[in-house]
Amino acid sequence: MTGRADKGRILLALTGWEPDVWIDEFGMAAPDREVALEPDGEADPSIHYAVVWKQRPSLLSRLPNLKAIFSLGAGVDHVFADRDLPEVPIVRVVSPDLTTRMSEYVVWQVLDHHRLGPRYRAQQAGRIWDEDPGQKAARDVTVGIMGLGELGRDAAAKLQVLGFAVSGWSRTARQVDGVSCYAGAEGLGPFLASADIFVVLLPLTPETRNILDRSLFARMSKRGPLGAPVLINAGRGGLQNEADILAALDEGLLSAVTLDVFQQEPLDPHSPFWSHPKVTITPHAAAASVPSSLIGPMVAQMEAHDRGEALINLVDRKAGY
Ligand code: NDP
Ligand code: OXD
Repeated sequence: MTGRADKGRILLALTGWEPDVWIDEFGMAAPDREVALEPDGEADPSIHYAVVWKQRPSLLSRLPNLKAIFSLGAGVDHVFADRDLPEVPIVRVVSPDLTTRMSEYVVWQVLDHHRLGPRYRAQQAGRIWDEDPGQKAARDVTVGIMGLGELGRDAAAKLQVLGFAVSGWSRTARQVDGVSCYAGAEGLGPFLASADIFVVLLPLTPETRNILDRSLFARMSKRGPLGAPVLINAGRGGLQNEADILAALDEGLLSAVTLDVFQQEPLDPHSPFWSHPKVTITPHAAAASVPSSLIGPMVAQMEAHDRGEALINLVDRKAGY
């Protein structure tokens, strides 16, 4: 029989997240694998897999028997923040639970802007009864999705069910049912001209860092039913130039924004975003990583890898996502 020691240990390396729920979940999904919160010494040979959220830099590079790194998020910029990563495969989260949560968020925020939620909430606060006579139908509005990956494609499908026209932008050319697809630098201009509400579901990589800046907002369509475009960023804070967003709101280049992610999280209590009338904030809550959905499939991958089978949902180190 295979014992705990034969299987090697799992290192759970988290910053800012409580480990207990994850340890409990591993206890149920992999009772024959021991979970450690720290290596036993710098070069602990008993660790075979690392499961990480913002692991401490250089923690993993010294583990001689590490076979793979599992990110607890769909995004892996937090893994690459460690410049001293060992050359082992990196697996990221692709999970129906996380995808569904993100699409809920996208649909919620798109509908909120489309149905004038911010305006009517402000009116309610002032006891003002004033119906906007110009409410558009969903079919008159195009939602442009930046990032047609696992999350972007599911959101696109759900927005289409509600009647929205959908366009999308990716790094490589994609074909997605019902979606007007654009790709790469040459596709960016036409994509930005194509939509009224922009939903950002890009990974943070050297290519995408600070992509959401004034020059991009200036290229977005202004013909939309909301006057100027709406920006919804549920990707990463590092994608956005925050001073440029505030200036674009004040200048009318953007009509409103929803931000789930920020350069610095938690957002500084003194940030001007908190009280800006055109800003909706959520606390990096668009799509949570839920232990009961993620750990079972993760352990199944470890088992498969130990049997010599290929890992899935691998990160492309060169592309950075
Ligand atoms: P995927 O890797 O499946 O998709 C990423 C998409 O972005 C792909 O379509 C990819 O293009 C595109 N892309 C990458 N780089 C570029 C570029 N330089 N130019 C244009 N397009 C680019 O990721 P997911 O859909 O699973 O997740 C997306 C991101 O969402 C995560 O990286 C994470 O940062 C964020 N996220 C946020 C959460 C939250 O709670 N706020 C929760 C979960 C994820 P191509 O198709 O050509 O590869
Ligand atoms: C993720 C996240 O990347 O939670 O999954 O942000």
